Amino acid sequence: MNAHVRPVDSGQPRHDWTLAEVEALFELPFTELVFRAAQVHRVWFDPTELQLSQLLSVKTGGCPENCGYCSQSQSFQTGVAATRLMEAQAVIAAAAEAKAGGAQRFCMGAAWRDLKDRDLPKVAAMIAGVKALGLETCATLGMLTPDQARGLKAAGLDYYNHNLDTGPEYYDQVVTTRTYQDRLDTLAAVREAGMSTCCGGIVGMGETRRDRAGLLHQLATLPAHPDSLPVNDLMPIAGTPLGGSTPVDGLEFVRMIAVARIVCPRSVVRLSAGREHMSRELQALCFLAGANSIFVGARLLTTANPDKDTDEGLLADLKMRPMTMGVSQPA
Ligand code: SAM
Ligand code: DTB
Ligand code: SF4
Repeated sequence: MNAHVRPVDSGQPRHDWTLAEVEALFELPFTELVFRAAQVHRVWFDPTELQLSQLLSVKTGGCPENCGYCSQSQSFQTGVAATRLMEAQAVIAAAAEAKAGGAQRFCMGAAWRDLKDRDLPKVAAMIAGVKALGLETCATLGMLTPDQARGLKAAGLDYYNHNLDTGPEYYDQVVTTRTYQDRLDTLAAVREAGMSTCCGGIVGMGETRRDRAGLLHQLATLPAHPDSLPVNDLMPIAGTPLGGSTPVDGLEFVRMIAVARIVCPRSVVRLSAGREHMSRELQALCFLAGANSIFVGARLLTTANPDKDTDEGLLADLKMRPMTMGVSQPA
């Protein structure tokens, strides 16, 4: 056994993971890795339960950032039209539909570099209205100042999504208009405001396994592990620099989920974007390896997701059900 791999994972959260240890987990025999992840999963969660989130793009396109995977950057010709910020009532109506469809958390996404104070009242009205429906609230609006984070918390925001996207060494190949440190600073503002963090990344952007380990190493050594940890499989967008990337092999994707589960044992790990092009069997392997959240609803932000009937059929066949336990506590 590789010297960097401990023979047993206790399932207790650790914040002192080394990059070598994370890389060594990726190198385990597949069945051994998935078994260990499944064991850790059972320490903190009922493995038959899935947390269900639904997305809505409340402001689409025209973004000044140059994230090389994104359909919404104004730097690339992707055919996605820019829209204005939606009215709060329309957002709340969409959230009510999402709740009726079974969603537990409603996540509002805006194609912004950062939140502008002038937009805060309208965003706060959306958050308050969605929360009043009895849904958990999440938003992803770009970078935040500590004051803005406190304002969102006061409006009733439970979660803020802000991804590190990839490992620090590959990051410059993906985006150059904001730094890794900028992202860490926004995450710190979110934590300090008392909100739960949703933070993960994307695989399939041409990164190496070391870069994937680098992302998970960053997440596992944050002052608090993310409460939600989304692992997105790149949705390739024609016209973006990364639109032609070679897809990551399904087994490597499962390894990413399994290592995420082991290094952040209390995080709700989301099998996030990319299910539209995954088989039922691959998704089931991800759940076995510790994924316990999905996006529901036929649309993510600008791309497709499996529809309600497809997911209901999958959950029924797997005998899995919506998560009943409360929000996980930061580790
Ligand atoms: N503009 C805000 C920001 O970037 O902070 C919020 C929205 S942004 C679309 C949220 C996250 O979605 C990105 O950080 C990225 O991880 C993920 N994402 C965006 N486009 C994607 C794609 N084509 N495939 C997979 N994940 C994607
Ligand atoms: C996250 O990690 N994935 C979501 C959410 N956070 C905002 C976004 C996925 C977007 C997929 C591409 C699209 O639909 O445009
Ligand atoms: Fe803008 Fe977010 Fe897309 Fe980057 S990921 S281009 S910040 S919308």
